[in-house]
Amino acid sequence: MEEEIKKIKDISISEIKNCSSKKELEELKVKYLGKKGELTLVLRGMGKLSPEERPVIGSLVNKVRDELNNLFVNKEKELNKEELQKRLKTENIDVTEPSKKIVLGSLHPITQIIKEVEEIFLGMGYEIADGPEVEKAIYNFDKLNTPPDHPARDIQDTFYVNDDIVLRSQTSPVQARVMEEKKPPIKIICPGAVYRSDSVDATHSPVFHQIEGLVVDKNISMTDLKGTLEMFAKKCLGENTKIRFRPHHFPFTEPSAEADVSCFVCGGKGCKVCKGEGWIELLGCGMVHPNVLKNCGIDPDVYSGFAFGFGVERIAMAKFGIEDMRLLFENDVRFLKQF
Ligand code: 2NL
Repeated sequence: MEEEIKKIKDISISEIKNCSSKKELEELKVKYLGKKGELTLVLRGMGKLSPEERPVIGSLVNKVRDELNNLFVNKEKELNKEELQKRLKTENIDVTEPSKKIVLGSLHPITQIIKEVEEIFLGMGYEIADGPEVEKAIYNFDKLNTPPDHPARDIQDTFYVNDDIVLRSQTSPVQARVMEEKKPPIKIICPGAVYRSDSVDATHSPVFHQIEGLVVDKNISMTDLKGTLEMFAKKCLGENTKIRFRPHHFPFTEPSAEADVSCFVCGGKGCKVCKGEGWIELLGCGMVHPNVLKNCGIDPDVYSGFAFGFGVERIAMAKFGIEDMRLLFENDVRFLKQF
């Protein structure tokens, strides 16, 4: 029996030494040490031995098994090391290889215009203010000198949540809230979504975006308004842009005006974008009505102010040459990719 064990030991040791893969090594482990392995079978056959032989053979088998176990562990370490060396040699990382291209999106044209206008006014010392889109009718209308019987308050034109709450139809309620909270000087612009009960067509949408501006301080006059808007027009549409003012009416300003800019496509000669006029309507503006100042807790005998407002979609359409407003809301990537 001792002979047999020695033979198993010698053969297994040489097989382990010559083994060249982890799979093969695993198979050898089963072959010698597994449940039906050769050493295990020897132990099973010990019943036939005499009581004196049994402990001798038993301890020999255990010794050989420990020895083989050690060999298996060491061989596995060796194979792992070889494998790693091989991979380090073959799997070079080329750090100069260009990475996978990340597809970047772009800002929506409306967002682009809003950001551009914000930058211009931030540069003139303005702050950016925002407020609720679901707004109290008091802030959307009453404080802005728009009386209960004013046509703008008709349910035909404004979305009512209930008698007292509307989806804001302009961003002016934000300005009314700022006037109530802060003492002048106030210099703010308010960009944001506004809502009007319009049917969708090429130039109308029930949701659109507005940017309004407000300045309140001592001695603010119409010249400040005109100078500010001329500066804005040149920065936004080009240094050669001219601006002109026409009388108009808004309930929240007095006097009120509309401002046109010389066409930034043809320079004023007349083209498709300005419909042959040479001028494009840019915005509405005026001196803040004394009633509005009073309604918002500011003394109109001490302070005065100017305000203006325009629709972002209209500007984006003119600037980017977009002929149908619906394109700005459908968000088809093939369209948006162009800006
Ligand atoms: C337009 C005209 C305008 C204002 C908005 C305003 C706000 C306050 C007080 C006075 Cl808190 N005025 N905003 C003034 C004139 C015109 O917008 O056509 N928007 C699309």
